Amino acid sequence: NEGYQYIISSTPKPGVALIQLNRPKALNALCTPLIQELNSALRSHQANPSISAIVLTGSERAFAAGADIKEMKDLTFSAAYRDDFIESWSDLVSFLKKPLITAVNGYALGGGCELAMMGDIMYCSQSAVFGQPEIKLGTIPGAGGSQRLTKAIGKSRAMEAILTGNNISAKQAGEWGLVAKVFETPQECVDGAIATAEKIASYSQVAVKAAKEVVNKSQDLGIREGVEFERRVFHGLFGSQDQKIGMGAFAEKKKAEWKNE
Ligand code: CO8
Repeated sequence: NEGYQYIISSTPKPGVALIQLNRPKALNALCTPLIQELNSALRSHQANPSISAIVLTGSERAFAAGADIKEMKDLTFSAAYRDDFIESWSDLVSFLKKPLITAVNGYALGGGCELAMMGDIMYCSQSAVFGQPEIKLGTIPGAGGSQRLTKAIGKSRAMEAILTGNNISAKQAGEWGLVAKVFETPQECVDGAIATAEKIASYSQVAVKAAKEVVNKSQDLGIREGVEFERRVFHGLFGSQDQKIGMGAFAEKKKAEWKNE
């Protein structure tokens, strides 16, 4: 397990990495060393050409019950500001160019919900409980929750969740589009995420990277610039070998053998 204490990293299928948060006694509360290990595992998967997609999950009881409250309780403003507390969290998504699927079972609260929402695709099982309970602790979401939850489920629902600290059930998460799919059991959820990652890994990794990049641009750009950006990247892919391989295989009724070139 590459010397990790708080996570388990494995390769369940060719091209697919699975990271499991593993701090069961604290319901996977996200202490600093856990985040450091997660960061380093993600960085090593990003750098590894044999990995094409990553699944991140927790346990059946908890994806993650939030940032480590015991670690944060005595933190001062000066220390938080000076050391840019949780800055390394936002890094988790900005450097990751490979698709990340988060598979949520049990509690995904506070920083746990924020981490789940960093996934490019979110899945959950019926057991999942989402929420931003920071208001109950005298604070607010600090790792993107107010922004990502609002984009995902709309202002009124996000405002209600963040101002009351009320949980969001798996059923609501499915109906509101916070997650792409709600599975019956935790095992089905993790297996479903691995199957999706395997499918993604079976395509041209040049096209996969471009697809993630253009979808993500929609979060930052207006529709007109977004569509223009998409078209430029689309044009660019005519310069790839895999576009010739993919379209050629279709015309010849063959299976494409990608070169990732
Ligand atoms: N931090 C530290 N320890 C925790 C956390 C946490 N967030 N959540 C649970 N634990 C620990 C408990 O203290 C307990 O430890 P011990 O056995 O030593 O007392 C153990 O996990 C089991 O928890 P419970 O006994 O409470 O289990 P229950 O089944 O009774 O309850 C709950 C489960 C409902 C999930 C409950 O544990 C709970 O409410 N947890 C806190 C949830 C929460 O408020 N999360 C938000 C934290 S704030 C946050 O995330 C801010 C994000 C800011 C940006 C990110 C910064 C890094």
